[in-house]
Amino acid sequence: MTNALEQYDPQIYELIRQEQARQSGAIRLIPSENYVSRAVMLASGGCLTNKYAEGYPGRRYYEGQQVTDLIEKMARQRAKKLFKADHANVQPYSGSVANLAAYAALIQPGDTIMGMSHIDGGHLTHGGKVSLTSKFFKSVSYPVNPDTGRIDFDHLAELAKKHRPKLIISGATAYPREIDFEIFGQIAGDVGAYHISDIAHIAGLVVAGIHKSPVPYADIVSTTTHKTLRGPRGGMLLCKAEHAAAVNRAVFPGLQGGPHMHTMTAVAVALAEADTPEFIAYARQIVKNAKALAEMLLEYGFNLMSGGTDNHLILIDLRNKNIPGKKLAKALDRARIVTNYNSIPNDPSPPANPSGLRIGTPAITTRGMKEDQAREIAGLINKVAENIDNESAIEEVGKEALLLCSQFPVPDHFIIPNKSNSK
Ligand code: DSN
Repeated sequence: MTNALEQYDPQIYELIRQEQARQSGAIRLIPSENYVSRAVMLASGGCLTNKYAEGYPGRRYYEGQQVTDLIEKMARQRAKKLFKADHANVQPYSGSVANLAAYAALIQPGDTIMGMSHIDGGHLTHGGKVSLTSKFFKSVSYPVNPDTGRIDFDHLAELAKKHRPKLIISGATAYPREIDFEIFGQIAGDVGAYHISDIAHIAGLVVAGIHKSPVPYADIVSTTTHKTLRGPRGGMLLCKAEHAAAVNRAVFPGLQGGPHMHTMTAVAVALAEADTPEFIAYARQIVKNAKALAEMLLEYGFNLMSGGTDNHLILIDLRNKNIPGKKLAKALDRARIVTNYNSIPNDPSPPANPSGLRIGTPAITTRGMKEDQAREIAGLINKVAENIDNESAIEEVGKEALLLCSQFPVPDHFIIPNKSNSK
């Protein structure tokens, strides 16, 4: 496949090669990114990209569905087994669309939704001010406790009683602690609200049994497929049988046209990969690595939101270091350590230049790095922070990062073949 691309479009081939080299030669710490297996990559780049399949298995609006029906049924079956859910919809193009479909399945435009405030770690689609979810619905946000950095369930219950939302969203995009989905379910039940849980970040930890699953406590569970779950870029909905028809209608024809069958095929592969003891060991290591990284960062005097982590991500409050998040993220990128600048709860600075840095361990763990390497990476981050205006020191860190990458190459079966590494 890559040979054909090289011959037909050498410019794009070269750019893909450069991106592959960048991904191999950098310590990738963005917590929502990972490396997919060669099997997932091949499935997502295969002939299923040629097929329209509007509708659902057995009820399509186009012919030629002999194979697509089998693939979608298989993907749904694997998702249901893995997450122990009554129903799975594997068509959402992304987590954002999956969230919108989940809301549309249960409530009406103008109804009130309640999700974690974006600045405190909630996702934009949980009712963030600049998201259309706060235009289509009335949005009430719950903060994290400013002292602990954790969800304050008493406050959440008070807000729910006051605003009587139709729907409460649990889950987050920049929250380093385990979330008690059972309490969310109780608070939602007490005010007659639906409970939607967005586990986009922690889906891999949930299937590995490291974090408790929200499936028993939520009406609908929404997830992406590409973060800790290590599949292709996509979304997925899981729900109780009673909501299955509404969920399906909301995804198609409510929000989407034809599903991206090549992505769905690759999701099916990733779900099989996740249903293995190797994946459970991988997910456990993600958390061990994040904890080791967090502990070392604390020793270097970094302030961490909530004081540490229970999952794959760490949110650093950089105010005591007097370095804006963006400045540090850019310096780290020059040193081959890829992160993202991020708001912190009660951030005095705007989202475009916030006070925090968000990092995580799914991708380095796929490379086989363990706690020792996580601690070493904390040292590299500290060196960059201490030498933030010293380009030659930053360059030196880049060399150390490259050495670490060469010691922990992306596993061979995780790389698409190209001229230099094809077998
Ligand atoms: N953009 C994703 C993340 O990085 O967390 C959430 O959708």
